Parts: sequence; structure tokens; C-alpha cells
Amino acid sequence: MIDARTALIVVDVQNDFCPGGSLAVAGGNEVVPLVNELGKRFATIVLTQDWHPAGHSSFASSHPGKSPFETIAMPYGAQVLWPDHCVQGGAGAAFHPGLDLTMAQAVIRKGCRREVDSYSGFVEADRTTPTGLGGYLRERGIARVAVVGLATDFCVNWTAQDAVRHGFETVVIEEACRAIDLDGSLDRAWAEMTALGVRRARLADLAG
Ligand code: VGL
Ligand code: ZN
Repeated sequence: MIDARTALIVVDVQNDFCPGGSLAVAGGNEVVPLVNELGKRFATIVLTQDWHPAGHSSFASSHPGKSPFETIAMPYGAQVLWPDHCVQGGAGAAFHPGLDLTMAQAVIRKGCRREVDSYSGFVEADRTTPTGLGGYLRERGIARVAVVGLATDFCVNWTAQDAVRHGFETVVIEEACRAIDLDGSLDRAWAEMTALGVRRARLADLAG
């Protein structure tokens, strides 16, 4: 399936989502060598980068009396509150130092507006503001995307679902993702993704 019309989307392989980071995903660092190897097989590679201003509305610290991992109602819907993470320009927002994707052509930064989160690399959590990734891929003739990275149940999930909604044939490569798994969120994410038509694949299934 990997050809000139297939892009690799590498989601949020950033220090804060790896062990030692403020929102560490168990085994998050383990995806790095797999993603590096995968990168050699794609001509088009896009990285997403969670990129929040200080005081972002998805941070529990911005809501007095609230704790990380609680859910609150935002104007655009339910929002899980997180520890402060991926603050613009900070060390936690930097890509994992082992990520060797110097050939990646584009970095899509998301969650940049204080009042709106963005798990998806395509559309912010208000479900209306595009990041431009859909147009970028389409203009370059991309028809298929493979999605990998962190975290399976949040940003990989939303990015893969929106890829389908944008008309891309979409596969998520399991071993190159790790999950937060909050109250069953991983099982729910796979159920949502597969119901929408995201293909769940293993590395070995990827020909080409
Ligand atoms: C993510 C929670 C908050 C992710 C980003 O990359 O999955 N999760 N911000
Ligand atoms: Zn975030």
C-alpha cells in the first residue's frame, strides 16, 4: 500500500508524551525506532506537534479546583483536563531527541489557541477550524495515510478519524503507537476508528 500517493503522519512524538515527560504515555519512547524505520519507506511525511500556549484551557491548572484527568464541559463539548504539557517553545514540546525524520516536509502545530484544544491534526476540537493538513495532503496528490505516534486513544484516534472524514484511505499501525488508556479510552478509540473505516494494521501487513 505504500506508494507515492501515501503519506506517513507521525503524531506528537514529543518529550512530554514519553517517559519523564509531564503527560508520559507508557512506552511512548518505544515507538521512536519503529517510526524512524517507517520513515525510510515514505516520500511524504508530516509530523504533528502538540503546541499549547501557557495557561491553555486543556490544562487542569487553568481551572481552579480541578485536577488532571477530570472532564469538564467546554463550549465545544467535553474536555479532559491534562497536566500542563507541550508548552510552546518548551523542552517538553520538543520532538523526542531520537526521532530521526529530518526528511519530513511539514510540521503541523495544533492546540495553539488558548481556548480550543486540538487532538486532531486536521481540525481543532471546535470541529470547525481546520489546521490546513487536509489541503496540504490533497494538493500533493495524497490518497492514503498511515498514522502512527502518541497517543493511540487521543491524538492518533482523532487524527485517523479526521483523515477518513477528509477522504483519505487510512491505516493506523498498531506497534508504532502507544496509548494513555483512561477509563477504557483505548478500546473505545479502536471501536470508533474501525467503525468509521480506519484500517488497524500491523507493521508486517504493510507491503511496499
Ligand atoms: C494528547 C492529550 C493532550 C495526545 C495531546 O497527543 O494524544 N493527549 N494533548
Ligand atoms: Zn495537548
